Amino acid sequence: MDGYDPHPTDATMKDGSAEFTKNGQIDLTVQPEVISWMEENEWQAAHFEWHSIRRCTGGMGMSRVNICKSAVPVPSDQECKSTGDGFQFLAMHRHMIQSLKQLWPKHSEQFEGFKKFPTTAEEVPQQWRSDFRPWSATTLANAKIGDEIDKPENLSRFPDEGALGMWLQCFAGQAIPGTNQQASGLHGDLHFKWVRSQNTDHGLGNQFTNIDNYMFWKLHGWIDNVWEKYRVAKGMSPTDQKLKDAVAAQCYEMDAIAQVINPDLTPDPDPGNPLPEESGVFHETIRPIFESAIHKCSGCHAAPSTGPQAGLSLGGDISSADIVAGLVNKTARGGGQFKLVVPGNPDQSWLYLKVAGTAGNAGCRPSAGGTCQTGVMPQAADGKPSLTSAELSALRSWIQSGAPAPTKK
Ligand SMILES: [Cu+2]
Repeated sequence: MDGYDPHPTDATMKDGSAEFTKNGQIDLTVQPEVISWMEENEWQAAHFEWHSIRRCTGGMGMSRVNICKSAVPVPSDQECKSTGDGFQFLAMHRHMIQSLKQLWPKHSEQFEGFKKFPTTAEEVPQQWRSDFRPWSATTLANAKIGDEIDKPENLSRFPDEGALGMWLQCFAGQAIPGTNQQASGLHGDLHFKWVRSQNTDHGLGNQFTNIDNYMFWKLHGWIDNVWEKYRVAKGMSPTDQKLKDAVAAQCYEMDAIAQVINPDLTPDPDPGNPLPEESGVFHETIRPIFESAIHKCSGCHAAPSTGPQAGLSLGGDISSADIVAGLVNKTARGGGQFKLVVPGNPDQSWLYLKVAGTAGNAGCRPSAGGTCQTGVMPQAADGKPSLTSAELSALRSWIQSGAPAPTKK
């Protein structure tokens, strides 16, 4: 409810966009730390499914998790069918923008929109300038309405925020219920303006990953700015309860969708329970190693905190039995085909490879749409393991001996 604390990488992350080159084409993404965080929290997929679940009744249902039949209720406001959908569209993207600004407050520029609709090459990052093509007269006229939304003649076009949201989001010409307006198509115009046809991995046209793209946040930030300008001009407060509730509702929905995509993200239902007394090699020898490493990396893998990194809890308010259960034969996020711990086989155990600093040579094959994150853990600037060789061999021999679960005292 109170949002996110700053991410540990806020102190060290670079400013601005990152270049991603493939097949001779440059695309721009947000910084890799942001992409990793979004991957760990299934944001790319959840964002995609958030849109999919609004296409359930339209027959456009493209989904990787059968979202229309999942436990998440299909919204009655379907995409571009009602002004309620227009409002949810605005609130959902604001939830993401707001969260990222909370996580990386020193780098909020990355999640800020164009100050005005870019009509000249000088208004887009230098990497895009040579490709700049003029917009159509219709797009320019609509963009002007957006930039000047606070003028009375523009304000009066939209009886409420939902109508404005539909106008911004939906295909040009789509009717906006309750008004004599038709949608502008600006959202699509902006999305398709900077598609790199030979370099779509993090591209604006790739629905599965487009939130990785630097221009995604520039364009959605512009939409958000237009919305905010409308609200101010209408005398609405930036902190009114209806707005807070709407943004929180989108946060919950996206979270629920993320848990359909990846059940490992489901939080401990009973975090307040006292921890059991335990014994065994893991509890007595291995866990303390993790606990001290966690302190060095400001709680990255501690439960419950703000959500452990990579959905992986190695310490904190969690029993040793639950830690081991979350490791043995469990998929390693960012680890391709690897499992976190394979009993009897430390060299096939992603957890061991990561802390030993040898994940890069292990032959990781990224899963569809994913990456192999082979850097040493805990993260170290010099790439060298921060666990001592005695600690590493203790972990190794625990896995070798079958990764036995702790016993209750
Ligand atoms: Cu979106």
